[in-house]
Amino acid sequence: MSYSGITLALSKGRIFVETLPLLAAAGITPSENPESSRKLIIGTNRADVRLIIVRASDVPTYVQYGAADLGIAGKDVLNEHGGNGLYQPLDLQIARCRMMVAVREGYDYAGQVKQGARIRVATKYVNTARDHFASKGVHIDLIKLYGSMELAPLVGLSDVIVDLVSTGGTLKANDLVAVEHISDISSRLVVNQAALKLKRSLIQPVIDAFSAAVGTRVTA
Ligand code: PRT
Ligand code: MG
Repeated sequence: MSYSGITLALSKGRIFVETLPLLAAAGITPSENPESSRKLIIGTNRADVRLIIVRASDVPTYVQYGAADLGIAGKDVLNEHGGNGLYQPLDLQIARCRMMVAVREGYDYAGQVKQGARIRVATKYVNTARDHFASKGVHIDLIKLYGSMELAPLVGLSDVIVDLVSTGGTLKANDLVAVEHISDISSRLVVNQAALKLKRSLIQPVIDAFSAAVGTRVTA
């Protein structure tokens, strides 16, 4: 592993698609489309920039350990990861959605909470859910899932779910309703702190170009 350029970790799907214009603003064009290619390391028009394609929830891990110098990850993923060793200079305002509590239509969420009932919560976002209900003083049993959270209340696995909502179409199709908004979610640029020092001449221009494209100023 002696690559002297910079490595950017991305997930395919919505993050890749919404990152393309930011890459273009930084003068970076991927040489392949990860949706059609099976390659996990993708070159670009620049010899000193390459992309690696990883699972969305694995992006912070690759960057934390320096296997990637930069990455793009949802705030939901970063909250679960903890963000250890990661510099988060930019909210890219892409892949936006909302972290919500949802229940089966007709389930009396407010009444259950008021009665001090113990609520069964199914989610992939266990840290987010634990913090949210702890801050409300609501006692919960947490059930960790890896996907299709919407199914859990329908088959009696849980009373509520904590999940991301964008159009609301998935909730609606499954007779679920959102009852609480936990936070707004968007994707962040994350940078390995050691890499930033060692490869600043390559990394800083990318941060600056993304920043200009997003239209916000770099913080911290
Ligand atoms: O899909 P995979 O299991 O590989 O991983 P992932 O779901 O973490 O990755 P991906 O690529 O689907 O999502 C990457 C990031 O996009 C997430 O980490 C979020 O920050 C962001 N994002 C934005 C979303 C959504 N919108 C979204 N709607 N991530 C997931 N969803 C799911 C949601 O969980 C629910 O199942 O879409 C469904 C709801 O969508 P609507 O439009 O029906 O409301
Ligand atoms: Mg997904």
